Amino acid sequence: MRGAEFAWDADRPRTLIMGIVNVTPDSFVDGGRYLDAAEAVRHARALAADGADILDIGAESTRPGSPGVLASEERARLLPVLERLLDGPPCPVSVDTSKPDVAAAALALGAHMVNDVTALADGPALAQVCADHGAALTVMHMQGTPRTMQVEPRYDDLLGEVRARLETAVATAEDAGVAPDAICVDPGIGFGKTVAHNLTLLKRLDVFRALGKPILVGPSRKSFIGALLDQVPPAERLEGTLAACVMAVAAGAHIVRVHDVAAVRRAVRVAEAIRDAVPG
Ligand code: HH2
Repeated sequence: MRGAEFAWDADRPRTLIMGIVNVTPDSFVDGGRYLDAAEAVRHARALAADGADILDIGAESTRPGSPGVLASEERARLLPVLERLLDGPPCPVSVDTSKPDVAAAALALGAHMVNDVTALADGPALAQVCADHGAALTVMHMQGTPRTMQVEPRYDDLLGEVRARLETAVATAEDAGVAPDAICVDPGIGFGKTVAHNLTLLKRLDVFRALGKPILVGPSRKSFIGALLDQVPPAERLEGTLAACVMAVAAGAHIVRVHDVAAVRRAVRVAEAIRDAVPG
């Protein structure tokens, strides 16, 4: 993607760590901490120094109930950060947006990837923008919209429905001209999913291997971890995040999207070594 190369051994992937920076007042973990552009850039560079392989910069919270923001507001939060960060990026930079004009502005500044939590729900325009810039694209499954997605999520066939939706998004992206080896798929942990749905998806990432794309997962500090641990708040979900990432690696994840890069990186390196050990 745009000069940045990642190589995956399909059977023994070295998991890439995607570090999260939210330039928002209301994100569920780091809301309000990085609204100042200089602070956001400092944090992004610190995550890269901790071992992030990719940074994911977002300016719109997609937590359950979130009303969303206007493109003008999203651009006003995002672009000052990207201008500074992309003037010497420490690693490839992804932008967490579903709006084609926000993505276009970010890619014009040199961002490498777009992370679309709607899996191209509004059609191919976002993919077209990625194709025009030679950028990579992640398509993530969500049932509904952030405002309503956690109101009784329901599936007849969870794995089949999520896979089919991602398959459609991949086809749309490829038809729009995004390079086939620059597309990632994500089952969307916490996006229109019950606790049981999230656990099944993390356990059965093998189902998504047939799509032939790197698999990204984002369990970091999400509410299913709180639900499993007497409702601990996001600030107390590090150990649960480590467990989820380790299990995702064992199940074949290629990229984990996390707030705690240093801790997750250490846990993941050990998990990979055990996964890939000589069987006996
Ligand atoms: N999760 C969040 C946001 N973007 N993108 C992908 N591909 N996968 C995810 O699981 C994912 C995502 C939500 O987490 P966060 O960015 O920390 O919170 P908020 O949406 O409140 O900013």
